[in-house]
Amino acid sequence: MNQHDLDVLDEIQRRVLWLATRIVDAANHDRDTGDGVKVGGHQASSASLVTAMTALWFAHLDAEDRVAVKPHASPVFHAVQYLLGNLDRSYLPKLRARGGLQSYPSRTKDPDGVDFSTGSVGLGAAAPLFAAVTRRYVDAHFGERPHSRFIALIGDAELDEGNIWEAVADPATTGLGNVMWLVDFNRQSLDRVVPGVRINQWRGQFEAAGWHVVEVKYGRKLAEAYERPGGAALRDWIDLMPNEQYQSLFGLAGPALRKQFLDGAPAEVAAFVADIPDDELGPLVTDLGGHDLQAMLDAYAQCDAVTDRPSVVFAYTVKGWGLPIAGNPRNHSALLTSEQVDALRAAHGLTRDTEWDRLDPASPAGIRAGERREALSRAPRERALGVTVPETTRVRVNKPVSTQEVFGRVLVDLARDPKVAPYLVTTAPDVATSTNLAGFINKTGVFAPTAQRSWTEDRMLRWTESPAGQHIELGISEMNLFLLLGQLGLSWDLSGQPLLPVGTVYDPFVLRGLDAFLYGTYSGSRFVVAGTPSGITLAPEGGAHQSTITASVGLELPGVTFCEPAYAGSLDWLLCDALGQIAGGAAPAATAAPAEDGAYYFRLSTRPIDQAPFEAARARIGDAVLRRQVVAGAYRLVDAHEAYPHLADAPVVQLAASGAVLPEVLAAAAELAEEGVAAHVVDVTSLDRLYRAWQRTLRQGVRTATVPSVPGALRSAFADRVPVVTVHDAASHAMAWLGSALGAPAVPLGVDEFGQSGSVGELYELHDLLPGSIVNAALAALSLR
Ligand SMILES: Cc1ncc(C[n+]2csc(CCOP(=O)(O)OP(=O)(O)O)c2C)c(N)n1
Ligand SMILES: [Mg+2]
Repeated sequence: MNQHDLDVLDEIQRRVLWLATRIVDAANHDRDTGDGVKVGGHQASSASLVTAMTALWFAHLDAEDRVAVKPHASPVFHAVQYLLGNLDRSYLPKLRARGGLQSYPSRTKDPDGVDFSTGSVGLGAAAPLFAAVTRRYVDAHFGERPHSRFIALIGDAELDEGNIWEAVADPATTGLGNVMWLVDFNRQSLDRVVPGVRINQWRGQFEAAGWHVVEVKYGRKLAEAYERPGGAALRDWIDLMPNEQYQSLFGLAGPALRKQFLDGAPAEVAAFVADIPDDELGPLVTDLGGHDLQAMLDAYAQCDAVTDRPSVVFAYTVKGWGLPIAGNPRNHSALLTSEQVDALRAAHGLTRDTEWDRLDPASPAGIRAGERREALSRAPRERALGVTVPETTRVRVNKPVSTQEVFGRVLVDLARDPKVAPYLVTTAPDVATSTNLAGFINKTGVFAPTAQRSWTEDRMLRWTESPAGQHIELGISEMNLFLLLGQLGLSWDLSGQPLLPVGTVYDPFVLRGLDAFLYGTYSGSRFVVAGTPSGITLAPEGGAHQSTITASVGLELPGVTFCEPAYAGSLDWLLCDALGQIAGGAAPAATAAPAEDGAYYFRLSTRPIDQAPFEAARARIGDAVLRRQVVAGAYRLVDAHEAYPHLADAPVVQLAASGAVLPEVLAAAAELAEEGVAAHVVDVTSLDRLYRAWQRTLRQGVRTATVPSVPGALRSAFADRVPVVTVHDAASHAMAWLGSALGAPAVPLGVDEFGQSGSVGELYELHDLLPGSIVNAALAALSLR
């Protein structure tokens, strides 16, 4: 780039620095929140990335490129979007305010086109990598999209997060030449100057994983000094200096800086700098490449030139660049004082009247901003697939079957549907076969960017890898599973192709990927995940593999609908409905329910259970009504009045249960009938939808100061104010609220301790889930009336 253009970019980056700093300052000093809680914001972290981000948006990016911005640089992102004309001025004083700019970039809440949410460090780095995995898949299946580069701007301390290395190491992410990570290498984290010189270790790790590594260490001033006689000694001295010593230079000036810089230096270095005046020495020895626009543009070009593997750029930067807090080890959350802001404003040639102005549109900088705005604009994308998923695959079984097995069969059936099949994509962290995806994989194959020869022939599993495959196999990383699902579910936006993503994972290990699960749903992604097998019903596997708190997790996660069906027919309806919701096609006429947002979590089991009770309920209630109730969250599997007419005047209880424990509950109802107690059995297919329905009516009542009604989903499945026993192969707490919802005494049975190895019967006995205990619980519930 010629000097004139560099000068224009330099002017722009100065305005970006000012605005980013002032946005944080205004949040803290111009607004009175009246609550005594600090507002906060990160001026130093932001300053560190100003050069890199200015170079990206004002010179490098194309409209189709997608960028994740490290959480603490959100003020820089918004300053850039403002100068481009993509953000209204009214937002600038509203960082961290209600309805204003989010603290950390948010896809769903920020008004100016955030590509990737960030916040939980490490995840924002991996997200664009998995978006590129998704793009590679989309290109292979649906034809090449316009080229995109997937970029992550990350803090150096983010490299401490394990999920980064899980993502880098997974074979599914190799060879992606359109990925660039830019590490803001300011050698500081939140608390401290990062000890030692870790760059060589990191370089080795990236290179071993097949990445292209670029270092942007020095700016032009230092590079020129190194070329002069004696410059090599200066270079060695700076290269080997510990981070702590180097960082301390930023807080010094004049003779003090010289003294600190030369502490322990060889005579050659002292001689080299002897002629350099005090006021030039600081700017020289702290001249880092991450603040040299040309050096950054060169690094980006080097990454573009390498097209067969991902690139990572280590840009040496200064935390707090251009601010009085530069390089201070305690600067992470430091805020400039109002006096410092006043001085900065004046130094940038601005006044109180002009401080929020955009670049003068007639100036070279303003003209550049206008051109870049044009160059970067892109049309909004369609989220809906617009395909109607059938409401059932008519899965029929005449022997005991588990939900995990049915899950696999429903997917196989959908893979035969020519309208739906092309969009289905499955993924699993090395548990595809043990979670019953083998049938689907046999039909569709495993995805690989190029066809792979198969060396073994297996009658049960045809593991053919090719670009046509529709299963993406991951190594054992639940983080990667949820990161990939999250990006597959955003493919409509980031790759212009809606998909129907389905993942599987052993239920206990949902917790291992939980932060990435949350990340995906917070980003507005939509997918289906099956946690299977689950609970202590996985009996011989023992405590290390038995999940207990996952039902609560599914219930409580926002943006996730949790389902735990027990029978083939209900799972079929629920899964088809979930995929239909994600497809966003026309709702089947029978579904009265409103469209729903978010992801779906199915908690499944490997316990085969007798399907006759469900078929009896189907005959009694009829498909149309039963399906509506199943999808709404609960139905009466056994109606005591119909099943036991002779108990018309007997005491009534209701036994509510989800999933694998239904056989014990049915047996308990039969025992209770023998003891003269009429017990309804309610199969709770989605605890989550029931809870939400209850909360909706409660909140409505609270907000309007009226008596809350009982929601329809509860009313159609439960009898009002009749004592209830809840039975769940999960923490007893997850269903305990049903008593309150029904206005009745409740006895919740469930698993509140770590599990053990044993048979299903032994473990159910241990946790009071056998029919005898359920009967006793019912009698207790009746006595609580
Ligand atoms: C998972 C997670 N853990 C902790 C934090 C709190 N936190 C925010 S920034 C930060 C340090 C970041 O250092 P670095 O990545 O080097 O960023 P920079 O120096 O550019 O601010 C920490 C610990 C977080 N946001 N996410
Ligand atoms: Mg840092």
